[in-house]
Amino acid sequence: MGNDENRSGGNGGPATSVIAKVKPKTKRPNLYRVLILNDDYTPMEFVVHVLEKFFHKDVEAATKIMLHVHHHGIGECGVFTYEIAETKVTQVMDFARKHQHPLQCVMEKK
Ligand code: TYC
Repeated sequence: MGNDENRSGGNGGPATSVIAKVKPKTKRPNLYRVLILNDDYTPMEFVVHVLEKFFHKDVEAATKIMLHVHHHGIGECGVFTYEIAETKVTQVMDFARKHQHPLQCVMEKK
């Protein structure tokens, strides 16, 4: 059995061949920022607790983010894939409601 793949198809024309490009198929996931918003009523200690509990910040990092939000109105808690970001937002909103604080948490595409 010879290798006939590169021969003309018996049509008298030149031999042709197809070279398929191998495309690297690793895609970067879409990323989403999870943000908290300032308000006048949620206690600072509660916001720090939220950042420790749901975003695994140590007390210094959590305090820094909380104060940034307090002074600038909004701040980033972390960057996640869609499903994780959505889960964080739901967890924070549920926890704030449970404690009757008006803290708002949102996500935005990076
Ligand atoms: N501004 C709030 C206060 O003075 C503290 C606060 C910080 C609330 C950050 C929400 O995301 C927030 N008690």
